[in-house]
Amino acid sequence: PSVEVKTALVSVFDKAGLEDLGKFLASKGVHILSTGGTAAKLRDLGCTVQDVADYTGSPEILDGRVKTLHPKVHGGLLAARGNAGHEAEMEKHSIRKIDLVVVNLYPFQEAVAKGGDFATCIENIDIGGPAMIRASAKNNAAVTILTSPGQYGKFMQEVSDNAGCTTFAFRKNMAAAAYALTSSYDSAVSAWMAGEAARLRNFRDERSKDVTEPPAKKTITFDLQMPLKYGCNPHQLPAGLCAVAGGKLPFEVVNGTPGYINLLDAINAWQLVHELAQATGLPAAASFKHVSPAGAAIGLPLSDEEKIVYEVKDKELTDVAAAYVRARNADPMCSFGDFVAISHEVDVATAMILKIEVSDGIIAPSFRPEALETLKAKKGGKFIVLKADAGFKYSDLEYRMVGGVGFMQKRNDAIFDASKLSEVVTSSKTIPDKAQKDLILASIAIKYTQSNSVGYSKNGMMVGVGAGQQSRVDCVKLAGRKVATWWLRFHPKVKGLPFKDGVKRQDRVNARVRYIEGDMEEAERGEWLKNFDAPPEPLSAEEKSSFLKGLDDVAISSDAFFPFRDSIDHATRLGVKFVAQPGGSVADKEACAFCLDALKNVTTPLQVIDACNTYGMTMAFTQLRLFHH
Ligand code: 93A
Repeated sequence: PSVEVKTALVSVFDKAGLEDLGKFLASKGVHILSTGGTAAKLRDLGCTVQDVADYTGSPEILDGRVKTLHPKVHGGLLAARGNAGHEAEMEKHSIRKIDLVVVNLYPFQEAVAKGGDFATCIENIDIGGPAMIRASAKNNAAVTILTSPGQYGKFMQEVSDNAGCTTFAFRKNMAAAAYALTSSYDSAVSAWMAGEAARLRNFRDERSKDVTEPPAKKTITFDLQMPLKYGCNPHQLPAGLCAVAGGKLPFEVVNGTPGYINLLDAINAWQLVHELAQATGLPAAASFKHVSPAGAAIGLPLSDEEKIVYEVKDKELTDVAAAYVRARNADPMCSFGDFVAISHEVDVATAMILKIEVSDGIIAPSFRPEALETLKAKKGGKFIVLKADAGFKYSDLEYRMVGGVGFMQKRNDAIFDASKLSEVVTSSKTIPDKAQKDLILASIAIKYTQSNSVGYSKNGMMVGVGAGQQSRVDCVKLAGRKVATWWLRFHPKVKGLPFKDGVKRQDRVNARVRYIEGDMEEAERGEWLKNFDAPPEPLSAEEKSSFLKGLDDVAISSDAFFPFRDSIDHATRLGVKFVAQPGGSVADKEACAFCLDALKNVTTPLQVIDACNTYGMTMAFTQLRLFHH
């Protein structure tokens, strides 16, 4: 049945569209009840309104936490029209029938997205609003519920077309939208609250551990252990490496003179390979540049094709050597002049591989004597060799100074092992052993990558690392470009490039990358052609995209949650099948397929899990953020 709109209750956070709606209701002679801010706004716009507080006889209390939670409001929303008992009770308690409810909610998701503190987010959880929305939607036989300014136009049309009334069909549609809204709103609150609970648990766990140095009021002194030739840049002098007073360094210098950035690379890279070897039980290697890994890997054997593409087919490959070949070949262009870390003793095979690569130095727990001789002879005797202390006991606390301010934090001693992959949130649940190793590898690699970071891995090697981007999707794209370049190195046309004899190893690496990228100007192309016996036929966009379709079973790990589905949409183009990320974004959950009009004003599309399901990916929530700076 059609219901005439005689009384409306308007209580909105988002005041958009109120002017047109208020004037329309006034023109239809509708009695308007309203709450504090909304009432003030409607009066400003020239509408006559009655305050809810005046109607109920109860003032707004508790800083507005209780405004509309009153039997005279909820009775007016829930009373079944035509029910004699309800009608009598309404009469007895002077309850008005409320025919129209216009409510939109406190912007909880925005408060979370803006990084609001706990108290701010809590205050942004609307209680009275959802209560009215759910009550009105339940009683849609009589009540119309509008939850978004986007619905006002349709409502005014409806009432104009139906002589001041709304139809049952219209009210039901609005009720469906209303429940979609309250359900997505509560899921967002629940996801956030779960994150807060996990944070509290972690915090308690951390606090309950035996922290040797209490953070309160302590004088910390450092001993200069090693003067350095300069800091980040040649004009930054003096420079040096310190240890907390009484402590020692986690390595000793066996050869060469390490610089400031070499040491930052070495210390980060060493922790990475040490953890990776412990987590996988295999030798691990990393190739660092500017304090992020260009590549990292575990020592899985190489196929004949890999040996050809990585130009090591005539080399002896132990598992330690294989780990380094894989680490170096994620992105051999970036690895030019790298700092290497190896988790195990460096053997002759590994030293012979390193001998032919342009590299700055290495850190490892031990060296075979012949291997050490080979390494010491590199770079005219200047190749840096550091012997890591594999049993080093790290201090619980880390310190640094920036801009005259000292920072202290607990060391990131979180262990990333298979247990972190147990919370699988997608419909596809299986993570095979191989993929599990790849996810562990990628996660440990990004733990030591400058944030934001995302890493792709396959076959026990990183195949793309995206470091230091301000947006997550840029990490995914940057690393994804590296993945594509890595994979295209296996294209027959790239493998068959007719290099002249005498073209250097690194020049071949760079020339292949430019061939794959293919965007050369004439002048550059002229120079590039000098590498070849005959001009190579170009690699077309179609050839590249069809070859990329053969890439699959790629794993990806992210140092923080994906705030939108765009990263997943991009990753699928690079054959990603397995995903590890902390989870906890309001966008994690599946989107409600309908009522998007109501949703768009209050929430980001809830689609990350949904996107993974669409592409058949398996995603684990690790509950572990891994920012690194
Ligand atoms: O704090 S509440 O949860 N308690 C209530 O009783 C209540 N009633 C309406 N929030 C409540 N509202 C919300 O106030 C509405 O959902 C709307 O978002 C907002 C409108 O407040 P004002 O009219 O004062 O701007």
